[in-house]
Amino acid sequence: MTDRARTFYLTTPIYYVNDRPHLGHAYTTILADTMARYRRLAGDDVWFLTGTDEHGDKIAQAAAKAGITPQQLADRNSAAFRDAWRQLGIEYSDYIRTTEARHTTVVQAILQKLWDAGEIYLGKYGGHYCFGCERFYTEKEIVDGKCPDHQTPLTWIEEENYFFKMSKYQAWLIETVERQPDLIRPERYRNEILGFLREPLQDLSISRPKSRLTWGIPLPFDDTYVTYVWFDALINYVSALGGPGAPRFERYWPHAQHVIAKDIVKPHAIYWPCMLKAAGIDLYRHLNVHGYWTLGGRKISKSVGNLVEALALKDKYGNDAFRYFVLREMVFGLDADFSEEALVSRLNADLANDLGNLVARVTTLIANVGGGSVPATEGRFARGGEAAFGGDLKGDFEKSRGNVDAAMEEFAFHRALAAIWDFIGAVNRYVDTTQPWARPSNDMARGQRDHALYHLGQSLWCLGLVLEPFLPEAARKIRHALGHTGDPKLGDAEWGRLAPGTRVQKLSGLFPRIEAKDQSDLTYGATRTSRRPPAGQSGPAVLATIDDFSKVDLRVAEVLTAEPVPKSKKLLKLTVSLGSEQRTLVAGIAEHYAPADLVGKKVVVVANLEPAQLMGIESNGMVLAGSTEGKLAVLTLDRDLPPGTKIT
Ligand code: ME8
Repeated sequence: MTDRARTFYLTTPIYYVNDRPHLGHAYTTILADTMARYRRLAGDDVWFLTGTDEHGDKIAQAAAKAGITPQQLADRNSAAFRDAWRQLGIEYSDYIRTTEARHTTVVQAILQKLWDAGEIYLGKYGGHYCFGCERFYTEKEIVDGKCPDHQTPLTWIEEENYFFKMSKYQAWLIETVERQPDLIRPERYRNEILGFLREPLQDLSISRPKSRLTWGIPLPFDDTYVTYVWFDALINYVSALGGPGAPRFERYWPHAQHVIAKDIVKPHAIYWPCMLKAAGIDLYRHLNVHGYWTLGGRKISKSVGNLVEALALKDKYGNDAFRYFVLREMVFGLDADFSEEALVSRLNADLANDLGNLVARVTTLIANVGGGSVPATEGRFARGGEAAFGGDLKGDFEKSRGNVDAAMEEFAFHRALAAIWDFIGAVNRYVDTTQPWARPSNDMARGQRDHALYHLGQSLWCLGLVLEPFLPEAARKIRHALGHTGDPKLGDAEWGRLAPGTRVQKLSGLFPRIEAKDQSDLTYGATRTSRRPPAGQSGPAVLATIDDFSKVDLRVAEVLTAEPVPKSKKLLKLTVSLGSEQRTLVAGIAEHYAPADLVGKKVVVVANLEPAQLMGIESNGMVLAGSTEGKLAVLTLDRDLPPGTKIT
């Protein structure tokens, strides 16, 4: 761990309640949750804030359209956000609503302070206003007469308003952003802000006359006006802590970090620092900015009407899988185009294959070969370092941990996951090289096998901890399979912490493969293809009756061991469990599967086939597989069933 501060305050934007939560909101909140979990796991003192932004024109207009009061709309949609976060397993510390008294009190106190200090004055203003963004646009920012974000026409508004003397902080702000290179990150957004600051900074209109808008916090010094929604909203980060002087504020504010998308960089990187400076409050520590989720290249947003429903994806693929996809797919800071096909392929490759199979293989090996508990390793195999037999998994893990820490320090979630997957790859290769399923022929071989199982056990133990922030449910299952039921701590992710003798439970089906049977299974981004049988293949020649089929006894079988049949290129000898009995089978699949790939898999066998002799081995059953054009695939289960289950 680096020498960074051990106290951590993280915020998401507070979301507008004119909208229901979609993929964009879910992404920001999931990544903040991941970061908060990561820092808690590391033992830090963490406060994680999210909430809803409930005042302003936008909300008033949406409520009027829905025929309800703004407060009713706010209550309904704020609850919808809260419910979405509950369903997505978000563990926030506090949820702020800007209609709460604890917020309005602090906003009014800050306004009064600025008014008393002469930081606010009454002036006249005319400008192009976007109701979607709740802000005025300068001539330079307008694209084809429209809001560059919403692509909707702007409204010319002229009125007398109160102004915050923001222009006087321009030089200070430039100097601050230049002096702290990591204040706004990634760098592209810092550069964008420095570019913007090359133009003269205007004062900020911070009020709306009640004649036009009543849905807001009244100015404490003139109750014919309400507070401009951005001036109100930004203060949530401070009001939620109780405001200056409150114990929670004093404890967490010095460590504040915000997470936002690039749509709201300007209020956060310009208005907010100036407001804090004028109010005599220290600047936040970092502003972390991510890009947009797009669909077909267009930003996902309610106004564009291309919403991707986060909850529907979570229901379809599972919370961990959805979480993994968004964190792994988006390079923090850049835009990412959403595709459900990409989600399915990542799920199958990274989660089902790399991680899920590894966990199944290792727990099954320890359960079947190692007698159900983690074996001890003898010193003689560790001579010359842990690399003595099979490779240096401990070293691989330490390297991965270092890379994860460095990536998380920069909010580079995609890099953190890639670093964990480097380690998963190394462990999978270790299983292949050490082949702990082979029956040991002597003491030396038995010692080596136990050594390998010991290190594989340590690897899973460490994965059960480092994966917690990213895949909370799967990580918990891994820890439970290894008998770890207490609170997870990153400090326990160390070699040797899984004691020899610990009972291990088999854990298969952690991430079942998704077979998109038909492209129509994909709700988003599906491209339809025809599903005609390949040329040269025709339908069945003979019709079977149900009686014919019922003669065949098909069973779920779990592969316990697999080894090549000497002098045969094609055959593998398998020992499988049918629940109440074990069988030896010979299968002609050696050219398509390495023995290691089969151990731990649940396959389907014909259990009542006449025994056959193949290369001198008696085979008691047949493994079902399909093949076409040189490709062969063994039938596996899409969901876990116990060995011996009859297939009908
Ligand atoms: O702006 N891609 O609220 P908001 C990525 N109330 N992130 C997205 C996204 C997308 N397509 N769409 C939305 C507001 N987001 C103000 C904030 S803070 C004091 C006030 C996420 O409901 C992203 O975090 O429009 C973005 O910054 C935020 O939702 C905007 O939420």
